[in-house]
Amino acid sequence: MNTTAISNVQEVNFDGLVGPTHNYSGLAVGNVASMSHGGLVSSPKEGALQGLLKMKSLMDAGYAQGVLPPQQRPDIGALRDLGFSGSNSDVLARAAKEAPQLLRAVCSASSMWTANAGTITPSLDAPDSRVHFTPANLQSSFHRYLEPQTTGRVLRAIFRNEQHFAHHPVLPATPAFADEGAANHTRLCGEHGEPGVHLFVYGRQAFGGARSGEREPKRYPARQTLEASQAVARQHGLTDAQTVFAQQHPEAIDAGVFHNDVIAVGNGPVLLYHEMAFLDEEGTLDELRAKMATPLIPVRVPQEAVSMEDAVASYLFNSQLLSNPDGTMTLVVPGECQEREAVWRTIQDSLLAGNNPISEVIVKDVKQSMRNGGGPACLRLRVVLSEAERAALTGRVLLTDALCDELTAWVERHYRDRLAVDDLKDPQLAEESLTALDELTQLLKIGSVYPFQLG
Ligand code: SUG
Repeated sequence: MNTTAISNVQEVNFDGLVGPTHNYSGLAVGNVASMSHGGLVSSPKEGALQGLLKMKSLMDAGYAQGVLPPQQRPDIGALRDLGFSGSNSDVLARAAKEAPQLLRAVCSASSMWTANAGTITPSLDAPDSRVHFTPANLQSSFHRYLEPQTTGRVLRAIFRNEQHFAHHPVLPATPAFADEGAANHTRLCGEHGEPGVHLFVYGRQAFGGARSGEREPKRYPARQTLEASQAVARQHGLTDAQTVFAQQHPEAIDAGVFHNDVIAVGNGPVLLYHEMAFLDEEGTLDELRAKMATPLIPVRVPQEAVSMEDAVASYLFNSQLLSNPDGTMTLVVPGECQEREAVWRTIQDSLLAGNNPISEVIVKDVKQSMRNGGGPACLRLRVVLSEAERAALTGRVLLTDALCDELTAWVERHYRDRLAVDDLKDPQLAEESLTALDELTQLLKIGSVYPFQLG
């Protein structure tokens, strides 16, 4: 582990491309937006273009931007594993008739939310000075449990160079090790090139019962266990001095905060959070302060300013907090923040005007994703990389104007303007999707990562 700052270290935001089957099936329990928008007609094309526009505007503003491909959907292989047989059309038709909920699950485009792809430890915090990756098992819901195998292949394809990158197995996909990846993990530090402290936020403890004073949500599931967070930290070689494990407030989970990144966001020394984020707010901050090498800058939003309902509806805390070269930070918020008066007022009067590095707010329209409960921060996986590590990436995954134009044209060529839940059984949709993805892996030059390409 390094103890001093390394120069040329940058945070790269790898956004997930919205896939061709993006739809509203209301699959995610405890995710208010997903549950309330089930049955709406989606626009995969608009969703993918909104995502690309967000990526492009952040690239244009000087932030390092990467892109990750969507997954193969419908996952007909998963339906076959569940006993549906015959041609692909037969499998889709039978599933639509006999188990429509399974068909909907295997069509989800949920891999767009790459904050759930895995947990990453930058090389400067790891004992072997490599960047460490663990794909999240996402075992809390069937439609997301289908992601980790392909996620692992995609991460290994891009971060292939073994001198720089280390990949760990997905944790056992069982409730005791329920893991949702970086959505529940925040690295706090001075500059990105300085050593960090890793804040892991969990919703429940699997073994040994609840600790004294700790409670669990009653209405909605807690998707992350302490044991999963500890296992990831162990895999990555993080020590006690580098980690803080904090329980999420169970009342927040019951109000629709299914991931910590729906109620808190950190970057550098700044932790922007709602007062209901952590069960033990003071204890969590104290431990962070004790372990961090640089002073923590907590930016606390109280209930009186933003209610839980406003927080969940606006996704204020699912913003991206980005570092600028002059030491200031930019907050990238979803358009929904402008629609809630209390939230917009808080952004202007207390975040921008407050004594903290946040000096600018950028509003982004990612409505297609938001209706499924995915804001700007859900759509990106942060990977802190040195210059040498960026140079060691495989494929064309760092966004450039040319790549952005090609991806936009690719979306225009292959994606549907509208997709109703009833369209998911259409075998033509499956065909279109495979054709698009095959072309995408060539465009990104990442080789074969999809089951249909591996045979
Ligand atoms: O897991 N929605 C996702 C949203 C994930 C948001 N990610 C973060 N907070 N980091 C979820 O609840 C909706 C169903 C669908 O898209 O098919 C869904 O899975």
